[in-house]
Amino acid sequence: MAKRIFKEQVNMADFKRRTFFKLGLTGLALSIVKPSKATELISGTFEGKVDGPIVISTWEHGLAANEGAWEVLNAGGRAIDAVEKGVRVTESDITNRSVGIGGRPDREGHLTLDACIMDEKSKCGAVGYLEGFEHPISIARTIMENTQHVMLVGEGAEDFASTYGFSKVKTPLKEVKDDWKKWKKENKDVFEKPVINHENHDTIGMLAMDKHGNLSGACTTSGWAYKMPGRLGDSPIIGAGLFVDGEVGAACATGLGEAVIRIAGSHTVVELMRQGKSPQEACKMACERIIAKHEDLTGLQVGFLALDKNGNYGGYSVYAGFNFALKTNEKTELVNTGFDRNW
Ligand code: SD4
Repeated sequence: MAKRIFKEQVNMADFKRRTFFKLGLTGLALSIVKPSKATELISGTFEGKVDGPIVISTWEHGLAANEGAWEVLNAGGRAIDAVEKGVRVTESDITNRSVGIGGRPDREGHLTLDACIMDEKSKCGAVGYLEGFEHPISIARTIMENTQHVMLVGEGAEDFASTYGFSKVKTPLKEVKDDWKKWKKENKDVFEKPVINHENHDTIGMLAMDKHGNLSGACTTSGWAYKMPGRLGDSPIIGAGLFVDGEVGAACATGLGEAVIRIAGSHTVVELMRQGKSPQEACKMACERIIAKHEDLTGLQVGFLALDKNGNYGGYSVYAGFNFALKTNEKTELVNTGFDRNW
């Protein structure tokens, strides 16, 4: 591959366009998955507390994913099983362009998936740069349970998955490949300044507490659309895209993975909770740290979700527009988070 200089900067106008595009796609997806329910479900409160099982997950696609997790939690099952089952719903959703088999590829046309999972005993597994499998989250869990390692990537991860009986799927989807071809044609000379989140690009991060009070989390994504081949974001990195400490709480992240990695985002949120901050305060402080560490915040969207050991939950984002799906015995809601600034 020719040597190219990549200046990973973003531009506001493009982000606004993308957000507009994203809302269009998301609305379409929701109208298929959950007809017209989403707007009814939006609540203005972005923190709260529950007794009993709870699951929260990023973005609107979390509504359907939470239902999957709830089947486990409601039956008295473990949080780790709930988060795996929950995010598998999103991984299988072929209308989703940012998670699983419907995701967008890298700039060479390869759809590479990243995921990680963590339980209340700090056991964790992760997979990155995985091509041709439907459920990276289950491969991450299999790594966690059957190896001495935490993370496998690329060919090694693919060989491992085949050995453990995961079947191959052909990716990307035809229509996604067509979009990529078009993009490639239009962008063959603009590699110097790729724009973040070229298209709809929203990871699912999920946090759950079961009826025994055990916490777990999962995070899965196709990453930044049209990313450089080989790029990993925060989502498969324990401590960045996801972190769970069974004695304190759990956190996950969405948005520009590079910014999340720079502050070890989810770990930071959990450590702030350990120091006594509420989940919502901890998420806000992590966003403020990101803001302080970046000179150019143009379009730099990051959102965090957190759930503590006592059932308090919350979220916060750098820019407006982040929301999360909440499910408890009493509530099924899409919750808008607090944010630092408007677009
Ligand atoms: C990444 N954090 O690959 C992921 C993408 C994401 O909303 O969360 N988008 O950087």
